[in-house]
Amino acid sequence: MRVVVATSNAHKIIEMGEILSPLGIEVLGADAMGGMPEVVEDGTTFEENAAKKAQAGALAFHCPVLADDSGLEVLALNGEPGIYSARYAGEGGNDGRNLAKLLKKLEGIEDRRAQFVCCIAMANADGSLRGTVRGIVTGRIAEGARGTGGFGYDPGFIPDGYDQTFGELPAEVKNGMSHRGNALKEAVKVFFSGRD
Ligand code: ITT
Repeated sequence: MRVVVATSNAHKIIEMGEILSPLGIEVLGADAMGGMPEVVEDGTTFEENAAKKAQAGALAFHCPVLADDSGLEVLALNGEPGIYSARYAGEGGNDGRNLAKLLKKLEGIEDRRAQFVCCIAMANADGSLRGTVRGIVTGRIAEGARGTGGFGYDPGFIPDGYDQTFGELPAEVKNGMSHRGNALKEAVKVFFSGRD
């Protein structure tokens, strides 16, 4: 079985492939389908933005499509950066700058609790929304960036029960407990069991 994922983030495609290939599911990204359609991510929730991307992808690619909208919520910052995780350091920002901005904001703050959230939406070939599911992983923000694995905020996030960051932990450990791993497990149950 193949699933098409409307994302232009190569890291997401790699992780989704690592998580879904043991289940016999192959992941195709937007690039393999001719390119990601323009989507304005102006929703106010992960669910809304994931639905927009999945529906735009389905209409562009003429097949059922999944999309992932995800981010990091920091308790002491009232959930920031949240749905703005990818653009936290502004236009022209990147993963390194986003994490640097977050670490700076948390300087001197003792409560470093945070969670990653991943919402997966699925759209039918006609562009209608089949549904959304959500996965989380809780943890805390490290004092500084550590490790080169993963992407985004991974070098700054320590999952509960560990001392290493997602940047230091092996990919299979991250995938086994991550927001994306949990959301995809739910997506397989809700969207794929006994359906096309
Ligand atoms: P698409 O919209 O094309 O899928 P994107 O990178 O813009 O790609 P999002 O709008 O969902 O995706 O933003 C997600 C951001 O949240 C991502 O760029 C990272 O900064 C952060 N993020 C999400 N999942 C993460 C993970 O597993 N590890 C580290 N950071 C993550």
